[in-house]
Amino acid sequence: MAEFTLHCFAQSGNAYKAALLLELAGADWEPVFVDFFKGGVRDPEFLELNEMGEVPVLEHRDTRLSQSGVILDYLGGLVGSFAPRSAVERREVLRWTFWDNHKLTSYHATWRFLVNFAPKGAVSDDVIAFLEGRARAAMKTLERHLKGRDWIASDQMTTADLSCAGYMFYEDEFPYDWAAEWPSVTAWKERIRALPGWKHPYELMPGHPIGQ
Ligand SMILES: N[C@@H](CCC(=O)N[C@@H](CS)C(=O)NCC(=O)O)C(=O)O
Repeated sequence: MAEFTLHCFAQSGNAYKAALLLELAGADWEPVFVDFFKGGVRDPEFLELNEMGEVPVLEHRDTRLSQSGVILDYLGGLVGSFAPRSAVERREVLRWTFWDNHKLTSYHATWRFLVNFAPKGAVSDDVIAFLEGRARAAMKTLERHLKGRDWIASDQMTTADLSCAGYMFYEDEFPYDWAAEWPSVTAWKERIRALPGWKHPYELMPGHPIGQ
């Protein structure tokens, strides 16, 4: 059995944040597939694992954690070199991680789900347009912040970068012209993509394509 177990599925950008950290750090980890599209997060067995009914869940020895931000904080202190190096840096990492969870990831994940995976007509076009507006507003913030800097919370890569990058590599599933609309975000993504061990979420976690 591997040292770290990550309950995840390929389409989960929240799980990708943790999976990518583990992979970049060269950690001994294994994914456990959660069949999200068949209601796997609502199975009583899964709710025993995480009462919040959400992926990702990390298991490491006697520790079991959910919430990608908490998992990144835990792993950052254990493996790899993505942990903040001072109290000031830690607050900056937390600031961007909370912002990511609330603004960047939540609107992108919901918008992407409705456009790519939910049955057509599941919600009105107005809802989708609202989510697109919120996602684009978050991208404007990230683009402004990354202009003229390499990493989000420090002069080196931290878990804040991993958090904000969670959904950014599912490029074809968003109607962005990435390089034209978000040049600084695109350059930052290329820095992450160039790291030794980087993998696309569909390569790193099980369950792509859906149903196979
Ligand atoms: N804030 C949570 C969000 C986790 C989340 O929404 N996970 C999705 C998959 S990407 C999920 O399992 N959703 C189940 C549901 O909302 O019913 C985190 O960062 O881990």
